[in-house]
Amino acid sequence: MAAKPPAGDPVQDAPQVAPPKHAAAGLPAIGHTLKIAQQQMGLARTARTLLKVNQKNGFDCPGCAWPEPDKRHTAEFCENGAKAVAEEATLRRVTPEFFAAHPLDDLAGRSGYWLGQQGRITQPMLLERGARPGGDRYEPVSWERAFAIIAEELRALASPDEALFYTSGRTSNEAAFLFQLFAREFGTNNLPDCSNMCHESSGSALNETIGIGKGSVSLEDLHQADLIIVAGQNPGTNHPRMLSALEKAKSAGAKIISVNPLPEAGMERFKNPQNPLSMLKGTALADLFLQIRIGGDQALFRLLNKLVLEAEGATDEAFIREHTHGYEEFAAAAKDTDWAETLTATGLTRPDIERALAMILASQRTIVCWAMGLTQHKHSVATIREVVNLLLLRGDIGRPGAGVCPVRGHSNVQGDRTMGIFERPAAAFLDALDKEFGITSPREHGFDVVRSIQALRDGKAKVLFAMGGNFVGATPDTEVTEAAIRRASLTVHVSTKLNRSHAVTGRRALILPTLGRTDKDVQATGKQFVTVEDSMGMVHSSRGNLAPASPHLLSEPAIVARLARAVLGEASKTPWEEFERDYAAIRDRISRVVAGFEDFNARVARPGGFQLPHPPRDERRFPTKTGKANFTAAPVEYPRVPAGRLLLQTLRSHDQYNTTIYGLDDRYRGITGGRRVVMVNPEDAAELGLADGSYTDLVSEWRDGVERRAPGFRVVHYPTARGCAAAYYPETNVLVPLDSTADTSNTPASKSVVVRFETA
Ligand SMILES: Nc1nc2c(c(=O)[nH]1)N[C@H]1C(S)=C(S)[C@@H](COP(=O)(O)OP(=O)(O)OC[C@H]3O[C@@H](n4cnc5c(=O)[nH]c(N)nc54)[C@H](O)[C@@H]3O)O[C@H]1N2
Ligand SMILES: Nc1nc2c(c(=O)[nH]1)N[C@H]1C(S)=C(S)[C@@H](COP(=O)(O)OP(=O)(O)OC[C@H]3O[C@@H](n4cnc5c(=O)[nH]c(N)nc54)[C@H](O)[C@@H]3O)O[C@H]1N2
Ligand SMILES: [Mo]
Repeated sequence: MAAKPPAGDPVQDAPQVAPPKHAAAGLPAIGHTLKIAQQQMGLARTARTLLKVNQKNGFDCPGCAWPEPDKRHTAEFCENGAKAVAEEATLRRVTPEFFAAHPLDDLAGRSGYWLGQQGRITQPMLLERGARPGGDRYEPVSWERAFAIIAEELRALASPDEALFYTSGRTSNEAAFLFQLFAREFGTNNLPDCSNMCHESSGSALNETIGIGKGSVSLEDLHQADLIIVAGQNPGTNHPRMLSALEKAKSAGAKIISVNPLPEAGMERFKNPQNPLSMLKGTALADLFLQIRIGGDQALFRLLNKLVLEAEGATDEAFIREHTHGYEEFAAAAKDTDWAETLTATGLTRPDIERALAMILASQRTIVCWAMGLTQHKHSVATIREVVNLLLLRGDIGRPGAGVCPVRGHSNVQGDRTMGIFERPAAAFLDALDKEFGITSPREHGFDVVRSIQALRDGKAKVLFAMGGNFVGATPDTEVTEAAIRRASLTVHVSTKLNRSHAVTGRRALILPTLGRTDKDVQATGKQFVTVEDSMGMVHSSRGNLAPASPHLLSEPAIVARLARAVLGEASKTPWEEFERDYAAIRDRISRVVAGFEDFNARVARPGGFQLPHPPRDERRFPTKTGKANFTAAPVEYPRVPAGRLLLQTLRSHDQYNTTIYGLDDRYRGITGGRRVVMVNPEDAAELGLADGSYTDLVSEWRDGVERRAPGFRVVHYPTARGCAAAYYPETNVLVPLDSTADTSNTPASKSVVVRFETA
């Protein structure tokens, strides 16, 4: 028998397995929503919060970044959005007494699920390792003292570049803008963010090819498309409201192709809770399911492009002539594409690919949507460029019903980047910032997430300040990362709830508790709101309406303002106090620094907000180096897996939000009561001697020869593509080597891990 999962947790991991479902949402989803919401919030609070989600006078759902339709339903949320709200609006509390009862060692032995379930953090807490006899524990600390400690540690650094300022994607535009301003006044571009692990590959590919790293479609475009290709995305779980848009597109005659190693229930059939008829029978979504091998997408799109090039009159010659660059070189490379190799790389059949081609040729308006299934591989940037090649060939950018649609994760991850949270800022952005604030921002690029961990590991960075998120839990190579973090002199986390990052700390550690989206935010000038940008470039306000979890909480903008005053002191001419009193003053500054935000305060006051400019979408203008949309012709790559190994993707269950675990069920996949499972194709399992229900260790193989092991996974025979396996993140982060990243974007290749199985 292989080793059992780690102990030390009251939650038993005992997965039960039933056949996967073939439809998403429907009545069970409503039942689950209400159950979880009531457990966390009680009945009255459930009604008060859930009716405000995504309403024009309410708060932005802290779940995903899917946009809100113009005509909103009374309940404009989904099961998983409701779980995100309940998780934040919970009545459970983590108080100083909790920390007295749970020393650091205790916290470090707990699962992320247990930590998150303890509730909202109520007071700032400080831990100093080795400072007290009888073991390390967090103790309450005043806000003044907390900021003084941070100032002391930051001033003790040999260079500002020894500090790291991380951002997770829930942070509002206002807080993000202040945070990057502070970092640059302090003197560093070390602004790693969750995007580095998420859609960085999309940004890299789109910036180079169309000149802007954002999607080019609106919700209206989806409703008008002839063909929607959904590649490497599981919207039924991660963007449930997208299913309504797909349903609407279908009813207008659109076709849908799903490209995925897994047959995800949400792509098969959708039972729309807003529509009684749909609720009964459901709407079949995907017309064609291409069950691709992990990492085979670049090869698939390259072959499709070759076939489009060969088909009579299939390319938009006028568009190619007027708007693109690099066509000849690309066409020559595509011509060499080989059927046999594509079939090996993709695991697909020739009829599969011919069917996809016929649907592409029949479509006048095609949209390609994607998420982590395309972005977290070594060759992700090249893969996404190949997707762009297809759309360019067909003239499918910058006209209604067509375009690129990278579906973002965190609810404001796109906005944070727009606000300047980026380790490689554009010179024009820094120039505008410097002019507005009379500062001199550093021009040298900073560290992204992976480079931040390497810097901590190598002693080149000593302070980590995290604005939200779970840096330790979300990043790759858990053992390496945890050792690196422990070398830090100070780790600070601005958090709503406990997670692994509070249990694995630097020599000193601070937890700074903050308001969430659902909380009322009152400052000296009265009630404040914040703003966010969704996946389609719509900016709108978000205002919470709940009494905060405790009187000791500070908002994120207030925390940054006080941090800046404590650290920069008189040297800073920035009116930090004014920013804390009145967020409109922050928006005024944003309107003068960030392109597209002119007249910000007035425009965001309009119900529904406003749309940011997007030159390719709005006017077929491509602000690239060539001034045109660029075809690219990278060599085709796909993962080669040695015999006896499988390629593991690390993905999300239906009951989690990244490292926040809501529960132990992955309902659509038929897995309940546990998370340590590995899904393996039954034929591969037979070859490898992996009986369904048996336990195995997962051992990742990487060129550094270091053994990375995740023990005690229950084998589940599952209809995934041959040669592939799937298991949940973050439990499997321990297997992802720090150096295994995507070319150009440096995103951890967490969907391409070569593993062998040890069943002892
Ligand atoms: N409820 C909920 N909502 C969320 C989140 C959450 O955790 N919970 N997370 C948010 C965040 S930050 C993000 S980034 C998004 C993530 O949204 P997704 O990208 O949908 O999340 P994953 O679970 O990582 O799913 C990846 C999908 O890609 C497929 N896939 C894996 N490898 C390949 C491949 O090589 N090729 C193809 N074609 N497909 C592949 C997987 O089978 C799976 O269906 O969701 C956001 N929304
Ligand atoms: N193996 C593997 N690794 C992955 C991925 C994968 O697919 N596979 N996905 C990657 C992706 S796409 C992403 S986006 C990252 C996610 O990385 P992160 O964004 O760092 O992680 P989260 O789990 O979303 O962070 C959850 C924590 O955020 C805090 N929080 C919640 N709401 C708020 C708030 O309003 N304010 C503040 N200040 N804090 C708040 C809570 O304390 C909570 O515990 O993980 C990446 N890691
Ligand atoms: Mo993400």
